[in-house]
Amino acid sequence: MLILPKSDIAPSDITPQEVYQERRQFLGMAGGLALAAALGGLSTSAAANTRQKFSGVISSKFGADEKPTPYKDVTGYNNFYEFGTSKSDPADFSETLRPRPWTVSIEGEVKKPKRIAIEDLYKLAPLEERIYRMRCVEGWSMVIPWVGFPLADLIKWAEPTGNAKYVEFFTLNDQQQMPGQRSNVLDWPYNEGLRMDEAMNPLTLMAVGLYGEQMPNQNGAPIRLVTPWKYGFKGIKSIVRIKFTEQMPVSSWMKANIHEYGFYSNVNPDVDHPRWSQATERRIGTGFFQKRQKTLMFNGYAEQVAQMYSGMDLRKNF
Ligand SMILES: Nc1nc2c(c(=O)[nH]1)N[C@H]1C(S)=C(S)[C@@H](COP(=O)(O)O)O[C@H]1N2
Ligand SMILES: [Mo]
Repeated sequence: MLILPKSDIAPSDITPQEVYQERRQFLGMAGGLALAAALGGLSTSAAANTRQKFSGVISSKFGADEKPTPYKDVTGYNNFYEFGTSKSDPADFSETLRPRPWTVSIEGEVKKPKRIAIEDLYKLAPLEERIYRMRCVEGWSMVIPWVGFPLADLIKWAEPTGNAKYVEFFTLNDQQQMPGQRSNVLDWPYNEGLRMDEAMNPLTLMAVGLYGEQMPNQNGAPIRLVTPWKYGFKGIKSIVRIKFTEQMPVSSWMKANIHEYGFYSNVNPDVDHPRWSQATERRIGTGFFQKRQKTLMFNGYAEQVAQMYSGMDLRKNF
């Protein structure tokens, strides 16, 4: 189901066409951001092509000791099927998304259903910068300096009942804003889920920006999930609904192909995807001659997350 550019499966490195394309995407993006800023009602003092910086973001102890992937790659090489299935589509076409006004509804197993506006989500907890390694199931990776706050803080505020064992997330469902939803490549709206302990883990982030700035549309404006020990598709973008459930959610990717995409989706170099190896990865933006590197168990975050899966067969629970 996942549409794979050949270069991501083959152990070959970045091609000249890709380098050229990424540059083209970056040039194309500035206008899109300006338009998004206008539509989104961001500060009117912002001149064309300026991006909105957060103030007072605190740096945190969570930071990969690796160099962040260049901004142009983080915002020009994306998966966001609501805008098309090629890597350049989200940067090229996501200006139709309007990240303001935006509210997230909280429902299911909670004391009282609520709605919260994005501006109030910003105030729920101090915004932190967290530099995380990100690994896509397709075999490429990036290092991204996110801005966000722990999902745990949102969950405490939401007051789930004792029956809540899972958290389910839903992306906006709107063909006007997300023209890719006219195709049936996935079951819309895109949904994902976490077990409650995974959701409460201190690594789990609700990201509202990157590189110190408000989230670009193509990366999931205005708010998305980030779970750096799981494959990238867990990181559901442009969230409008969060539902606490007793039953394990069935995600869009599980519905698309249950043999290839499980609920846990933990990065695991020892468990291959049915159609390709997961042992190595291609780090985006590190240059033409860069070799593929070894993928680490839980994407290198085993110390923080491995205990949640002790006693589980990770071949069965993939
Ligand atoms: N709603 C939605 N969320 C999504 C996707 C998507 O297609 N739609 N793609 C996922 C995949 S496969 C990856 S790798 C990450 C990519 O996030 P990035 O573009 O910010 O790097 O977003 C994830 N979240
Ligand atoms: Mo991905």
